[in-house]
Amino acid sequence: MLRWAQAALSRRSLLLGGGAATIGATAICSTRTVAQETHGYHAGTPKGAASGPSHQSASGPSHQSAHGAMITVGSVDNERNGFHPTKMLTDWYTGTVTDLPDGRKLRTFEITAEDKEIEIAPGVMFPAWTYNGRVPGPALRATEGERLRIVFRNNGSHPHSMHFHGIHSARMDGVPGAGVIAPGDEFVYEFDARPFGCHLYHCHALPLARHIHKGMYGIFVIDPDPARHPDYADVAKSRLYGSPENAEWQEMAMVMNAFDTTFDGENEFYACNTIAHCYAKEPIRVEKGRPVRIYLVNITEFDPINSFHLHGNFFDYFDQGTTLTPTLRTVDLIMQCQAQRGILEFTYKEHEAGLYMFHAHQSEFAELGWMGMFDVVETLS
Ligand SMILES: [Cu+2]
Repeated sequence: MLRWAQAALSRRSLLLGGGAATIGATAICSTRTVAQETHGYHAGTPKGAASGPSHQSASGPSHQSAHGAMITVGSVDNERNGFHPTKMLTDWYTGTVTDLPDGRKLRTFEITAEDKEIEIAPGVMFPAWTYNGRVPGPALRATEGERLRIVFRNNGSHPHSMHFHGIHSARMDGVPGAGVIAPGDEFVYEFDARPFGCHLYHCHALPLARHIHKGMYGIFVIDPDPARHPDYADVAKSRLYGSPENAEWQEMAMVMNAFDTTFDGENEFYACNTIAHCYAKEPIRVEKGRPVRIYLVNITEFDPINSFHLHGNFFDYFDQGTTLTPTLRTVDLIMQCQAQRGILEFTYKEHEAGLYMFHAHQSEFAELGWMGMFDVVETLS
């Protein structure tokens, strides 16, 4: 306990200025006064005022008042990073589909590992190892029963692999001796897309903790094939990417991750989709009449668990996404260990428009970056 308290204190000291020279110019803003000056935040702004047509100004009031302005100051250069946290919510990589002689579909993904420095909080650079230049790696999406082929090239400086959570042979497991490849080499993983669900992939080269923590992970969703689930065909159709039923849903890919910027085995920053407080500063716009579905994965290294808590609402949960009926109903918090994942479904249909918070319910994680907002609006323009 004492050790934990000391560690937390030292991390805070770092963020609040003690280690500024080490990590860059950013600090977590600790007082409302500083937040007001920086964000132009006015304490008297009514909560509902931010939900109108202009959403650029929605970054302040609600989370400031609820969490005492513990939020990063400044902005991250998403263009330099080459990925944008808002776009990553819906930027599914579906690969290239061709027909096999037996009538099945072959879906091919191309993934390249590369070293890349990324900005994870304003002014804080992190020397990442990436899949396709982004952290998390591309959000892969396939359909149950397809043949999947993943062409993996390693342009990085270290041996890497792709280890998929799914059903496949030992040869395709992406562990040392079976698909960990040297810099400059290429490997083709091939297996069937099963079971349907919300899965993940990550590098399984050693040391494992370091390869994962450096950014080598991504979400891997297999949609159910409605023809194989006649009793729940409607549910399966709603999960099938590209179907009219699926288009009714507001789907998002969220990966809970963290970064040890000082390489001491403790995280300094936490996030959903890499950038600290990204969805607090740029709330996720949600249309209140349409249901929301989140594909949630926890890949946080160095901390045993992470969690997702939704404010002002409850959700149904599908553990690992491998069922078509919820495994938990009417909860407002879900806890996940590393590599645990699932699907959250909820709606704001009965709610008034406004900003609704979501965050890890480890308060420390929320304050160090893992907190965001849904901006619930009547209609998306
Ligand atoms: Cu690796």
